[in-house]
Amino acid sequence: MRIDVITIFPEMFAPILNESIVKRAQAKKKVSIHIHDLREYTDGKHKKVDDRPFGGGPGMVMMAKPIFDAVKKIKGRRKAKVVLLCPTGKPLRQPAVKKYANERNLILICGHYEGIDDRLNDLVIDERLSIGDYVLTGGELPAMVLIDCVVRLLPGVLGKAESLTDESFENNLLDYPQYTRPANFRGKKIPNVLLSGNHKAINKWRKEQSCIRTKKNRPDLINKK
Ligand code: 9D3
Repeated sequence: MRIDVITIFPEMFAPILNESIVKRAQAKKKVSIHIHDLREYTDGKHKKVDDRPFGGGPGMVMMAKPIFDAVKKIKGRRKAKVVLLCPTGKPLRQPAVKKYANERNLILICGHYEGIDDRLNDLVIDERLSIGDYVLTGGELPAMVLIDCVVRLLPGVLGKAESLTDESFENNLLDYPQYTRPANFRGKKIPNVLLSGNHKAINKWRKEQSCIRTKKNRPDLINKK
């Protein structure tokens, strides 16, 4: 898989590219990630990427031309899914992550300011994505979130130890509580059933705990089920 990112803050991506599972995935040639500075697709020495909104109002709007030119140039003759990260997009969920993990080429555009010129939607953008109902300063962290959750699904990226079975959100249930040694930490003991060796009882307990947690923290998921 190839992922291209268009951003006005290319340096922000160094940590995810140089650390972690994403770095390992690149080393193993499972994915190649290319960061593009939007200002390199501007003409004129001011490298202007934004302008005042038609109709008035606060802030600035990202101009159509630099983004249009960047997408065209990066895409070349390849087919690619073009995704804009913006607060008015569809909220990202695991089924969509799975869908993106099946693409050959992804182009991610990081939104900024009050947004981008809306004509780009018809011209170059296939999908608009938000990562949740809170206000960030730009689309860079959302792009990194998308890269992280897509890359871990690519075949051969995760080892056996970090396997993909029993994924939370797949079945609309949150994970059950986990414990490791010691069995007694500062007087707090782990549930006895986990020491019983009775796998049927353990599974039953885990399922119950998943339900309790989901009901408490994510009643919206219970209704989906
Ligand atoms: C909702 C706030 N907008 C009101 C005028 C202005 C605005 C604030 C912050 C417009 C863009 C941004 C920057 N955010 C993103 O680019 C963004 C984002 C987010 O803020 N929350 C969740 N997902 C995303 S994806 C991109």
